[in-house]
Amino acid sequence: MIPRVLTIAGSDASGGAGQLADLKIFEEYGVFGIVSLTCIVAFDKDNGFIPEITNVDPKILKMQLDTAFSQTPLAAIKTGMIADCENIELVAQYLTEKQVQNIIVDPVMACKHNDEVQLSAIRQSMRNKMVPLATITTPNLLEAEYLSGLTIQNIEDMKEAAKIIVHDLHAKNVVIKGGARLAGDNAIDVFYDGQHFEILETPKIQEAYNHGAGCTFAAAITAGLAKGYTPLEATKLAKTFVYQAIQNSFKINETFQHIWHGAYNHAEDRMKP
Ligand code: PXL
Repeated sequence: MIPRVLTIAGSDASGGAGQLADLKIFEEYGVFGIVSLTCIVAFDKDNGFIPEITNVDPKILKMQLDTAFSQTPLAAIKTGMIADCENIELVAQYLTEKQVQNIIVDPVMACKHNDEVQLSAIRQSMRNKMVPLATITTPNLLEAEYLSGLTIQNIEDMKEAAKIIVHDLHAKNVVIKGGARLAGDNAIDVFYDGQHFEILETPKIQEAYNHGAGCTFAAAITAGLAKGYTPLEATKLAKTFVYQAIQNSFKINETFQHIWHGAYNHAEDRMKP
């Protein structure tokens, strides 16, 4: 049976991140993708493409989850942007009640549209309700700082944050996506399963934007778990998948530079006329 995989995430109108990226990656991995949409992110073209977030009503989110879960067994579930506390509570409660083997929590907290009070409540809910459910959680550096309370400047800091996320917040595994943010020539991610660290490195690619890279990394891990890879195997394969996607990125306008989600499989060569 083709593994069925659900993403509970937002829609990015530019086509690079969120559930759009997730579905593309699921297809590249050969798993059947389903979406429960949490919010729509649109961009104001007259105002520097500032994002504007519209949340899906909790009642509609619940109906989507019910529909998705009627297709059990779901081999893996990824959560991405949930920019509203009521929706985070709903998803956390839902996932707690269901028996799901693989839950990948991408703790997206960059909700620029929300004011500080809302933002801090969203961060709290992500940290306290979602991360403990995770088979793997995949924070970027900033998110890892919020989750751990540490300031992260090097690999040792990343390891300390990883320990807190696993031992104190109870995620089973963590992948801290350092990406290109640390100083040095390599993009560094840290995997930790509660006992062993694995440092994943690829050369930095000098691009101004990597729009969608974080979602893609987490989605690729999700699909890998659904296919039966171990958390570490899935993470290593996802790193290669994302590296190739970033290497083949392209500019779509003055704001966005999208990664090419199909690069790993040379999808542009499919169905040539
Ligand atoms: O990359 C974070 C992200 C996640 N989900 C949605 C987004 C973005 C960034 O733009 O739009 C829906």
